[in-house]
Amino acid sequence: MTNTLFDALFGPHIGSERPFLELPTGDVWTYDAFLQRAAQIAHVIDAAGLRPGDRLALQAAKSPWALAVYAACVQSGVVFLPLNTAYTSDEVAYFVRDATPKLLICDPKSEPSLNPIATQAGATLLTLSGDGSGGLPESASAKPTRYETRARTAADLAAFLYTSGTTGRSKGAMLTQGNLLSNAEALTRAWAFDQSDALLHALPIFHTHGLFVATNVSLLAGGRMIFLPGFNADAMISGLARATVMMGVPTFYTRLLDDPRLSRDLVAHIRLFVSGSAPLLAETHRAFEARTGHRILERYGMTETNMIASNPYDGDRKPGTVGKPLPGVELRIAGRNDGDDNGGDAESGAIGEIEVRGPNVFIGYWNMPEKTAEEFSADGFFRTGDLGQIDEDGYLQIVGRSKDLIISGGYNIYPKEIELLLDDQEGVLESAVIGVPHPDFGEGVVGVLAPEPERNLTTAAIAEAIAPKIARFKQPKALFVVNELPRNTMGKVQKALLREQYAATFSASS
Ligand code: MLC
Ligand code: AMP
Repeated sequence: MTNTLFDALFGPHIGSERPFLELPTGDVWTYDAFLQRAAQIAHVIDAAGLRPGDRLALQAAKSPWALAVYAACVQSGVVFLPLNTAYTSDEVAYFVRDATPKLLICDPKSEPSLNPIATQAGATLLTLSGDGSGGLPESASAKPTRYETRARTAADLAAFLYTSGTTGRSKGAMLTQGNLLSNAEALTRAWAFDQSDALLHALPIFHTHGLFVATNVSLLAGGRMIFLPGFNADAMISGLARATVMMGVPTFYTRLLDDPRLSRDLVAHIRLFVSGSAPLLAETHRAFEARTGHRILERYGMTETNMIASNPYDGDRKPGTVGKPLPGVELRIAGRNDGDDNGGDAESGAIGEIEVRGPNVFIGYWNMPEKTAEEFSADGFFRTGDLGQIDEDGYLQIVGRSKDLIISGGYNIYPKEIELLLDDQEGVLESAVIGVPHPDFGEGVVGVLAPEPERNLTTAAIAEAIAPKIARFKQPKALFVVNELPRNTMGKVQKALLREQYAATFSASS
């Protein structure tokens, strides 16, 4: 049976005793050990009644087991839906209702709150904890260690990744096997990955960066990963001593720069540092080069499109730019005001919305045909909502966003989602949520509240009331009360003015 993605990423490693995952405990999972666990999980998936095309949702701590669930989904043709571990049960309930997974895997600690959600959706619930215990590993241990891979083509679905949006309602981006494989192939070549690579992996595995970029590239090249549960300065420093490549969000780089142990000697043997998911300040790029001698390679991507553009491996890596489109990816800057499908390119050097077409681009949002249609031009380019400009050497510079989005420590936060929740709180007339400079996360979330007439608002009480509803990283790190929100003559809240006014909110803590 052929299965496009499995045959390329996993199949060649069956039976291989080469190391795949090196853990902080010193334990090493070989490729074959990993694939045996994946096969056993695939049998559990079958036994739970899932068939190719059905969905499996996973909200579990980063671990080799959690990664093996991804491999098992690919092997059994099941659509993998990884969820941020910070999501509250209210948030998970939405994804379960929307994607209707037949199997939900969660941490044992979340079982009491997620059990009713699974039951209501008719899904089986299994547990998996970060140390590899739980109902899933227990069931898997009794299963055969080989599994007959299900047939799948490049056009078949591989994963749903949810991204929030300007309306506040999250959308499931449907990614095919071909989307993931084409990008993994382009990146492996562009960044010269091979079997000898050891990638320092401290990113979460529920997003594109840690899952499809870092992991798929390592798998395709047959390299190994130094697999950390998250960013921890000590573990990073010791991992750097053994790695050949590191990938991270800009916060990783600013935190490493704050650590006196980061030195030229420590990283002299490393061949590549990659940054993405959020803007890397040119200043960080320069400081990192001054300290280590390495020029960080910045690239640009999105959940819906995988990776779009990259600075060169060989050649000039320009700070403040994200390089050139990857091979096979078409990129254009739409002319101002030509959101209407004429496909026109902006004049050279002009600023406009970045639009993308290629085998890397997703096929649409789950159950949202109208939303999908809105985001594509008539000639099939996806509108990213990012504003860009191409310089005289053909390098893309991201100069802003037409979407109202905050990127904090590499996580996307849509203000609307938080505003809807704040507006619901007693005594709140309306709210505006903005992102302002934050020394650690790049942008930090600030909420500005206007009370109903004659009402006094206590920000601490509001913060407490929204806490169980949304993930901690989305919650405003500061709340302010004003008499009324500033509006322009059209009645629109002037967020730019608020961003200016609250710009220094987090600067004192730097
Ligand atoms: C944690 N917190 C955050 C946060 N991460 N707040 C805002 N933004 C974030 N990103 C909060 C916690 O809720 C907690 O709050 C406090 O900060 C400390 O938490 P922590 O768990 O100790 O933080 P830490 O583990 O150090 O995590 C920070 C981080 C992490 C930057 C390492 O957020 C991270 O790994 N980010 C990477 C995200 C990523 O992979 N993005 C890729 C998306 S894919 P309190 O109040 O309880 O103390 C994509 C496409 C592409 O964008 O191009 O790649
Ligand atoms: P997500 O939807 O989580 O995949 O986030 C995608 C968004 O992250 C993009 O639309 C950009 O706004 C942003 N992004 C990713 N990489 C970069 C980068 N290198 N520089 C600036 N923004 C980036």
